[in-house]
Amino acid sequence: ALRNIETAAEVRAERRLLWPDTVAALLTNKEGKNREVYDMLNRPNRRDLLPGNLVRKEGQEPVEDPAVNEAYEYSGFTYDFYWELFNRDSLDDSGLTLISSVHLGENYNNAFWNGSQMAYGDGDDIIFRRFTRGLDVVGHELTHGVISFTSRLAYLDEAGAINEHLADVFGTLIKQWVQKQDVEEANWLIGDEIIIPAPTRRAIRDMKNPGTAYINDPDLNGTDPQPDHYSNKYTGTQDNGGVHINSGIPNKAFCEAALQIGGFAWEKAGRIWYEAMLQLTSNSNFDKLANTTVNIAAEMFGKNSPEHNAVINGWQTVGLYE
Ligand code: ASN
Ligand code: ZN
Repeated sequence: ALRNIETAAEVRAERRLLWPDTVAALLTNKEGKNREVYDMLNRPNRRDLLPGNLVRKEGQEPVEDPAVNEAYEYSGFTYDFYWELFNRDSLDDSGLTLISSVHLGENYNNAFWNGSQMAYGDGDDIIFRRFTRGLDVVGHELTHGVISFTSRLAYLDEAGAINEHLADVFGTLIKQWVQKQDVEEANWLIGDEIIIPAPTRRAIRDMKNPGTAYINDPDLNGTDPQPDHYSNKYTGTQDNGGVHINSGIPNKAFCEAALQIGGFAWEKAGRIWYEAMLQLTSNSNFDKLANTTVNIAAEMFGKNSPEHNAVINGWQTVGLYE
């Protein structure tokens, strides 16, 4: 059965042995949001050195360092997004503390979820600026955390590309939600606020037109070379079987569906994809994602509804639905 606000509340009430009349209070309190930001002080990028020194925790005022404040604010927006739209209480749906470490390594051009926390580099100031600057980047990395508590998609081949795809979908939706952008206003770029623009690059990825975030640059320089159709899927072994490459295929399908539905992407397309993120399993492939989202759309909005047809059309555009 599909989750809606009422059934989620019932599930939550049952799990916590609460009576339904106490659930309303539970659904409106924000006590579940709990953030900690640590400073790695540019020490080496070593897992055993994480998280570093605690510099700001929940309820504390902003500090001088913008990277600390961005990690705090943007992980807060991410919490609010999952809570307010899906009644999800943090990454694990049980109030898990959102831990971020900033200033990881020296000139480090990446950010990641390490299985229990976020870590952000400062960038080299040639290709990338500090990674906390991008709300979509923070939302992307934290969504890897949500996936680790839900579908647990393997980080390899098509399952890995779906893992990357869902991180991009919710990364951009969090940004669109905070900025109140509809599908036409959104730019559908990932990482445009952290990449330093050049004639050859304008973002890390472009969900609407995969493969166009870089322009005639054989070195790529921080951008991902993405196909926009299943017939051009990368089948080599780099990048864990192309997890950041082949995510362009479902990214395009999602974007097409959201554009055809119109309005705010998080309201309908986002709900369908959130439910899919819960239903998929560690070895789901693109076919499975396509069928799952089409079935959810039919169940949520009705068979042959505009939403159902838009999701079908999205997958047809990339060659993954008859
Ligand atoms: N920033 C990258 C990502 O989240 C790190 C990685 O390759 N896992 O996809
Ligand atoms: Zn990722």
